[in-house]
Amino acid sequence: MRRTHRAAVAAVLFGFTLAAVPIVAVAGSGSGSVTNQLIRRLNRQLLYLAVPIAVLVEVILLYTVWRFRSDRNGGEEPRPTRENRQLEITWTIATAIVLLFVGTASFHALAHPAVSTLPDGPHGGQEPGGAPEGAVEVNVTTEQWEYTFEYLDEDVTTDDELVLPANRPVYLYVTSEDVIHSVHVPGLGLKQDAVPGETHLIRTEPTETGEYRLYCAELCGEGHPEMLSTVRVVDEDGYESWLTERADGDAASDSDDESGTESTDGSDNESTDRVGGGP
Ligand SMILES: [Cu+2]
Repeated sequence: MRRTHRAAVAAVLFGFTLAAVPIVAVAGSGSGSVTNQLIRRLNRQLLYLAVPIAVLVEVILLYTVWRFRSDRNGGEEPRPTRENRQLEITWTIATAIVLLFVGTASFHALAHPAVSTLPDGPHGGQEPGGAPEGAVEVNVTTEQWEYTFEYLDEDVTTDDELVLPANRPVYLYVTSEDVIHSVHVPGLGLKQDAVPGETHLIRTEPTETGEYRLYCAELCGEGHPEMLSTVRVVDEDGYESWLTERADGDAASDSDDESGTESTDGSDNESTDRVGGGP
């Protein structure tokens, strides 16, 4: 019994040693954004803890079944263990350490402004225009069954894709014109309901250029499966030139509308270039 106890303690210690292995935050390895990095790192940290515990429990269970099988003691019932203070102290402390680890790791991710955005917090309020200098602010308006992206301070509005610069803070102010929709970008770790009459902030910072699928994750009517869009993350130069191109295109189409003529070839080509990959 003494040996069993030592083995159990050794296994618990082994589990914690594994969990304490420095967990390297693999920044930029397919994470897409700061938000996604935080979520993935928390998932990894919890796995480091959960896998050794699951293995330990299974090993103890199998050992118990084998060690106390009925034909081993000539059919006699094994005597139950009562009042093992050392064992009780061990599992109480081990549980406390596990909960402390889970709580600390979760708080580190959940309290980060790129994961939870507090109204009137130190990183900017819920209202458009509340972001600090250098941040990109976009009003994301949803309606059955499309998204409209309005870039604050840029005089640019799009409905085909959301273009964002890499490595700059991004503030998306999400609202709805009709029913509840959702802005869900799994590749960037973003998800936020769009509620009529309310504005909810998504705060993040894309870290990798590329195209990411944007879904509506809230059943919002018959057109819901088609409510898709694209988030395209580009470098700073690409972003600036896209804004300029887009602002010029909008101005050109406005003046065309005013003069009553058809769109020019230039603006047509531009719109086909901008559209990301199909569903
Ligand atoms: Cu929907």
